[in-house]
Parts: sequence; structure tokens; C-alpha cells
Amino acid sequence: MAERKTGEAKNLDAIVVGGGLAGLYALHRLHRMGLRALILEAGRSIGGTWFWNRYPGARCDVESLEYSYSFSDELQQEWVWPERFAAQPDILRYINHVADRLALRPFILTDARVVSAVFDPGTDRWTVTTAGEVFQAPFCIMATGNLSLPRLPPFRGLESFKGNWYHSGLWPEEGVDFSGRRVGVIGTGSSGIQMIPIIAEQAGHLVVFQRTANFSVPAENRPITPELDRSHKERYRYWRDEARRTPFGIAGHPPPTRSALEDAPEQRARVYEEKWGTGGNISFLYAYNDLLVNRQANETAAEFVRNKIRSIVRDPKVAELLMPRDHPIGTKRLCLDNGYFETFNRDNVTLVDVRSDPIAEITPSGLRTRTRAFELDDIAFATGFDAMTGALLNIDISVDGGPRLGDKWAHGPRTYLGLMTAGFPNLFMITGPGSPSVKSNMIASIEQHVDWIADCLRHLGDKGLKGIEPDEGAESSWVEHVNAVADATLYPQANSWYNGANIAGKPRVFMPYVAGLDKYRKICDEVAANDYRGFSLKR
Ligand code: N01
Repeated sequence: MAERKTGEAKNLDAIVVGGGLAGLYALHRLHRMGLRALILEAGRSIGGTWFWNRYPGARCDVESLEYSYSFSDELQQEWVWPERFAAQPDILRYINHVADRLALRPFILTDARVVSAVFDPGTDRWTVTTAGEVFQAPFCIMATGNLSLPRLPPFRGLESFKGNWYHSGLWPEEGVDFSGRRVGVIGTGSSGIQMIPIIAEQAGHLVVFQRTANFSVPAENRPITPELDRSHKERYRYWRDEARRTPFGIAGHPPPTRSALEDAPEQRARVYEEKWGTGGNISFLYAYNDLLVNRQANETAAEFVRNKIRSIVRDPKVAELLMPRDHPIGTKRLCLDNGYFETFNRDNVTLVDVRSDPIAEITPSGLRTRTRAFELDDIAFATGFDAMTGALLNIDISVDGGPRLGDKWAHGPRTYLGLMTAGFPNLFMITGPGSPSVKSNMIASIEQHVDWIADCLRHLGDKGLKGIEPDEGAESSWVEHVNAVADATLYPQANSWYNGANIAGKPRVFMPYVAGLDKYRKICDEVAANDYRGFSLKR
């Protein structure tokens, strides 16, 4: 059944904003509790991130057998993942399968971008408005995603460009054929690094505009054999339990016990070589236990990757440009690639350093840096997202006669547990800033948050309570704690979207909680068990 448009049932028990992996599971949990809930989704269809990010080579950097819902044994048993790291079309197929299996579609409104959400303290209800419709419910759950507001740098002249341009996060559904064309890719984050090798194979010529070199390790992607599928499924409960006990919510990677500085250089090289051959970013960063907290230890891993780049890329000048030197490895999302560095050995690929020679403007026929002009038929922007807060603040969220979220967060997001923010009763965020979110297996974090929120709503219902809101004091302590945990690591040493550094003028605040999903889950459970410590419950 297609997602339906409906004019009925505008009064609900809960409104869920966003029809990605978070929104779909939230809807399912709320239905199971007998609540009337609806998803409002901006896209033409469901899938969230996996609906929009269709650029060539888009795939997940968490293994498929881990990056999937764990709440239903039926689902995890019946679904067959073709590859170790799932490609975007397979993940989107999975999401659609889940929506059908759980009969969610009649409760999803698509093409319904939410523009505002206003809480009325008199009636304890949220009024949520799309371009054409109004919905009301006592609870509003923001499942808007962490990387869902694409960011296009304000390049002069884009409107004059006669060719086609695309953003990785708004890729056309019908795909793009770059065969024989002159293509420019701007950006070398995860999205750029995934699309560049594939576009290079199609394009007549590809120019990669790199401002900051990025670390990347091989995915070592491969088909999942029927034997692996079977053996993993026989022990799925065991793997899921193990994942719950890990900081990333991902099983199969025993935590390291040694410091990188304990090993002699030859032994360290062997360890890194083995990790490089295994593939995967967790595997690599789990080579030693201090890579993300000790700069000297980190440098040993960084230099190993630089040496790999040296050995792969034939032109030493190009290799030098591709070597990251401005941040510790792993403090930006460590990219996973399929032949990224090898791509720069192709005759039809040119690397341009737009750090030393910045992009001045887009021209009708291409792009001009300060010193050179490039003729291009197509430009692909892999320039990232207004992460963590962008999608939330894109909605005008306020309390009638009270604060606006945009004003409250003017100096950076403030939340208690990344779940709620003081002054905004009954407004939940799934994987909000201040929670492990992007520093964990997103699906594991989504499930943990949705379960916590669903249990909270059940508690409120059972006790006849009208609402819940964090206390300012608890929120301030949490914000301090999130910062203190980050400050004890190397993460703040990178300019990244984790701390808003990718957006001019965005407050510089480290947003994910990096103590680990295992520790965080315990904290959330203790808060709930202690009568929602740090929250005020309203009669
Ligand atoms: O975005 P990014 P992304 N001129 O912000 C450059 C997830 N994800 O879409 O570093 C020139 O990382 C910018 O340069 P600089 C994953 O969590 C996951 O690639 O700011 N260049 C940078 O190179 C990831 O971390 C998967 O100097 C400009 C790039 O654009 C997150 O999404 C796949 C520029 C942006 O990199 C975001 O990744 C894809 C300018 N004016 C994404 N402005 C997987 O699961 C920006 N840049 C594998």
C-alpha cells in the first residue's frame, strides 16, 4: 500500500517527525502501546538518510549484520544482506520491507515537511504544522536525523552554471549518468571518498577539489556467503547482546587492551597491517586502546595510513596532497573506501588543492579557483551537512508565550541526555545532540532511545501524568559532562561537523556523547529507574 494522504485523525497521541529508521521504529513502538501516532515525512517516500543519499557508491560503514534492527527476531532472521557493508539501495529496500512487514504505511504522511511545532502550556499539546496541514498531540518526537540538512557552501555564481549540479544528500532518484562527461567533485569527506572512485570510472575526466585531506581505510567489502548468513543468524541473540555491551553498539570487535606505545615499531606495523587488511573503521581504530586519547599513540596510526597513501599513489606530489596532517586520525569520521587512493593513479583524474588555491566562483562553464579555470559539465557537491542540530532548528520549535528552540540554542545545543531540552515539555529527540548518536551504530542508538521514550510514555500513562520536562540543573550538569568527556579525548582537536566547525558562524560545541553507548544506556536506565531523576513530571 502506498503511503496515504489523509485529512482525518489530526488529533493524535503522538506525532513523529521523520520517516527514517528512527521514525519507523518509534511509530511501531507507539502502536504496540495502543497509541494513535503518525509520521510526518518531508520526502516523497520513507527512508530518511537512505532515501536522500543516493550518490554513486553510497553505502554504510557499519557491517550490515550489525546495522539492522534488533528488536524483532523475525525481521533479522528473514532479511538477507548481500554484502558485508550494505549499499544504499539494499538499505532502502530493507527499510521499505520493514515498513510493509509492520504495516506502518497507512500511518505515514509523505511530502509533509514540518515547518513549525508549538507547545501550548494551557492544554499541554503540541501543534505541528506542515505546508498544508495541522496536527495536534500531547507528545512530539523528533526523528529528524543527525545528517539530514544538506549544506551547500555559498559559492558565488552557482546560479549561472550551465551544466548540472548535485548534492550528495539530495541526489536525483533516477540516478546520474556521468559517462564521458567532465565532472568536478567538491569535498573529500565520507560522501566524496565513496563517490569519487565510481564517478572516475564513468567520467571522461574527473577533477577532485580537495580542501582538507582525509584519512580513509579500506572497507574490504565482500559478499556475505550463505554460510556466514546462516552461522550469524544461529547466534543472533548472542551477537546483539555483545553489541549492547560495547561503546559503539557493534559486536565482533573485541576491545583493545594495549597502548600503541607499548609495542615496538615493527610489531605495531604488523598490527596495523593486519587491521588494514581486515577492513573497517572500528577494526582499525581498535588496534590499540589509546588511539583516540593520546596524540603520540594516534600519530603512529596516522603515519601508517600516510605511508599507505605513499605506497599506493604513484605521483609523489599527489600522494603528499592526499596525506592528512591537520587532525588526529579518527577525530573526524574515519572514512571507509573502495579504491579511493588508487583512483588518483588514473589518467582521467586530477586532484586540485583548494586550500592553497581556494574556489573563487562557479562560472557558466565550470569553476574558477583563484589562479585556474576548469571547464565542467557536472559538479557534485559532497560538502556535507548542518549536522546534529540543523534539521531540528530548520523547524520553528517554540512554546507559546515562552522560548524558541533557536534562541535557546543560539550558543550551541543544550539537552539532558540528548533526549529532551529544558523549557520544551513533551518534546523528545531521537539521537539528539548530547547522546552517543553518530559516535555509535545509529540503529543501536535509535533503538535505545525509542525504547526509553516508549517506556517513559507508558510510565506517564500508568501514573496519570500529563508531561515531562528536564530540569535546568540536570541539563547544565549533562552539558558539562558531555564536554568533559570529549575534552579528555582527541576529538576536539579536529575541525569537524561533530563540533559545528564545518558551518561558518555555527557555535563551536562538541555535540556527540563519546563515553560509549554501553555506559550511556546504563545512565539512561538509572535515570528512569530513579523516578526520572533530573526531570519534572507534571500531574
Ligand atoms: O560531509 P563532510 P560528508 N570548499 O562534512 C568540503 C556520514 N556519512 O557528506 O574538511 C571546498 O564530512 C570539506 O572540506 P573541509 C558520516 O558520518 C556516512 O562527506 O571542511 N571544500 C569536506 O572535505 C560523515 O562523516 C557514510 O576543509 C569544501 C567535505 O566538503 C558525514 O555523513 C557516507 C567546502 C564535507 O565533508 C558527513 O560526510 C557518507 C568549500 N567551501 C556520509 N565546504 C557512510 O556510512 C565543504 N567542503 C560511509
